[in-house]
Amino acid sequence: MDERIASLPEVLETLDGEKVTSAEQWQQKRRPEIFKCFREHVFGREPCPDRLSFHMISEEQLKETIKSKKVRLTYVGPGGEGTFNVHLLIPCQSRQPVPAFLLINHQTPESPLSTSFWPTDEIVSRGYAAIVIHVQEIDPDFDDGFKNGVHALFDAPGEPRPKNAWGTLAAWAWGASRVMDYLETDPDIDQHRVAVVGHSRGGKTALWAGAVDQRFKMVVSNNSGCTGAALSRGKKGETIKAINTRFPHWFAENYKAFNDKEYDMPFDQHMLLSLIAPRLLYVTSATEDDWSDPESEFLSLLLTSPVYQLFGLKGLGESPYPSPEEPIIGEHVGYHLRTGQHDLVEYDWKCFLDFADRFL
Ligand code: GTR
Repeated sequence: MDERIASLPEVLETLDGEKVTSAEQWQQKRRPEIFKCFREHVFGREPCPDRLSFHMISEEQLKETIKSKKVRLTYVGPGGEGTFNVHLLIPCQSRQPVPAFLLINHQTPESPLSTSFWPTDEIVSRGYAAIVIHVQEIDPDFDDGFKNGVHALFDAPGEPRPKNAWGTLAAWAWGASRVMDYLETDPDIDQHRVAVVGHSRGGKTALWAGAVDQRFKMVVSNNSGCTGAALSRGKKGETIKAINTRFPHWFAENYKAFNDKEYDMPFDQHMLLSLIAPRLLYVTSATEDDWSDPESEFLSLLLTSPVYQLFGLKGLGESPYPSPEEPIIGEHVGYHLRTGQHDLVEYDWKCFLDFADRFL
């Protein structure tokens, strides 16, 4: 067995040494332990939402088959009021509430028209609502000492930030949960069939959003690499030290204690992925994305299978590393390797939609 696998913490063993053999034990005891570990050491603690309200900015029929809605979400923290917008494109052939993809978008500051990165025409034509948030509106993506965005409104003024305080990715995930709060009130959307999707830093965020908020029925993590899907032990490309150095605002301060100490961590990323079980989980890699380490992303996903099996699902099973453009679809878990660079493109979306058609 390779060194990294031999040194991984046991997913199915509680902190007091009990073996986890049932779904109930997982849900009641082991899952909360792992969740707390990631919250404390990696992403940081998010606050409870306070006085959230929704305001419809516009609602219009774009084409005969597509309705567009723009909604402003307003929240109040101890430091004042903040807002961000959600844009929904909703297929309107159906009279039933529709399932949805929520994209955590860090690439473009505004809602793009249908692009390869965000192919709304394709998503909507296949019967799903295409919903997007722009992370910059929730928390700008640079190291500002947490002086702006949602952090400033919730952090206690004048006091040093605790080492487990939330970083920027946790703030974006918090934003995704607030969208879920809104979706629960929107009769056009089937709130029980919402997939949260992100690419790269957005892919790490989608995983954390799905871990924190179990209302998300499906999580898609595209090319998420370090502190996303990929195992940190033995990882090629980006390391914990590299990510904490380049992006010191992404995670809780506590995470920096693991710079160059991957083998001492009481967790690894397969445990983050396991927090999605038994819900739907789809992970992708790209052949030229060495910085993310595709093989490590795949291995980590494979290691969630014992957790899915507690729920009577095969998970990814024991599949070998696949060839490009040959998705592996297990039970509630899917993976593909795409030829090309670090990106989110139409081929990836086609696979997400196929997976959602089958399971969501
Ligand atoms: C890279 C970073 C990755 C990934 C990516 C992105 O530069 O090292 O962790 O998040 O950016 O978000 O595009």
